[in-house]
Amino acid sequence: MTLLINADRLRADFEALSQIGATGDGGVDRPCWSPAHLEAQRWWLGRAAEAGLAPHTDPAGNVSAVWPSAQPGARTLLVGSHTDSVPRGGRFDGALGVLAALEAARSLREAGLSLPVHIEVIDFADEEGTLLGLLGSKALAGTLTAAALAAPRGGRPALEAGMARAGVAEAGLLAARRDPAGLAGYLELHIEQGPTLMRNAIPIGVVQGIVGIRSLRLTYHGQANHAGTTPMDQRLDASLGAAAFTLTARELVLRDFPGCTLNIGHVRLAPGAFNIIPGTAELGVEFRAPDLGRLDDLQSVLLGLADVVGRQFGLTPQAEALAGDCAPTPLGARAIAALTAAADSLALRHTTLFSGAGHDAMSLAPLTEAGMVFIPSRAGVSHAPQEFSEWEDCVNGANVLLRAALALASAP
Ligand code: HGY
Ligand code: MN
Ligand code: MN
Repeated sequence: MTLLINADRLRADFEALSQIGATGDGGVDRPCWSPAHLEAQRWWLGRAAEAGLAPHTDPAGNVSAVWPSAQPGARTLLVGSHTDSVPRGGRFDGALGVLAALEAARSLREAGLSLPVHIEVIDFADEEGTLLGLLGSKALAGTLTAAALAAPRGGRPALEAGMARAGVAEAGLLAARRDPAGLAGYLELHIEQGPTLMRNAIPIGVVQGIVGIRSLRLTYHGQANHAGTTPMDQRLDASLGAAAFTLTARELVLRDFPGCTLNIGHVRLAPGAFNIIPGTAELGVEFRAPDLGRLDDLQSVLLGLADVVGRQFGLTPQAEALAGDCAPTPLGARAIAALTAAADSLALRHTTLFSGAGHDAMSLAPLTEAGMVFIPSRAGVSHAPQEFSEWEDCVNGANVLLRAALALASAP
């Protein structure tokens, strides 16, 4: 049987979804539970309902569409990704995976198959961490805690405002755990968001593992003062701490932590006027490592550096570990084999690779067979309006997802 997706239908869906929250430069702005994100979820659920899939929203605000199995006691194969985006991000990150999952479910159903598992197309809340990070998939996995909700990396006010817009209650987030015994696995198609596949002209990447991620809020406390009358050698200028920490931390990671990354995603100087020496500097620090040892080592090196820089400029450092961290995660051998066999059945060159981007599969892998398939990103760019993947690659990835889903569904 030549089981393939309906590429034109997937493309029509993708072009339509790309218009929701469009920023006009090829990107989208759909932070979790923003009006644009909620509209995107309503839209794709409508498309799923047109195909006869039953819409579902769990207490954590994860939305899904189910094609039920006729078999009693069937378990559920989750296939999906996320429709939330980073602020002013790209239109492929997450969205392609949700729509490819919907297309795979439609294609399986149209093939007249009767599967021993329910197929659930799922769109996880806040994969991107503009609120907390893997919020919905952690809730489904039962690994979300009240403590994490109290210190979300996007700030508690933003989380509460988003929950209010989505009609999600804190109790719901903490009660959304899915019994792993009811799961037959999880599969996700995603753009690579890096240069490996593109550089090697390989159309399919089968993901073997995902990097660990942690976030810190580092605040330097100095002394606000008059910008004109305070001698340059008598300032407790918090901006100096921010600048020195950023540059020195980067040097440290380049020198001592190969394969790891560090990002200072925001710097807020306060009070923030031209003529006031900044009394405080708040840095949003995120760092990643492929193994727990290096993640721990990198964290202690960064905290040590924060103190050294503080002393150098007479500033008091305050470091707060933020919720949304995730451990380095290997993916499932059966899922990897199913994705590899699917690529082979389509005569697509493939390679295995490690993901430097975080994904909901990190939440699912500890409780069920989880796998991911990547397609090339043009110039390796992502989290920006320039994010782009060739349509042929999108179709290849969706067909690999479709056939791997059938394989996992047929041998749950
Ligand atoms: O940030 C990430 O790694 C992913 O794109 N959410
Ligand atoms: Mn993503
Ligand atoms: Mn992303």
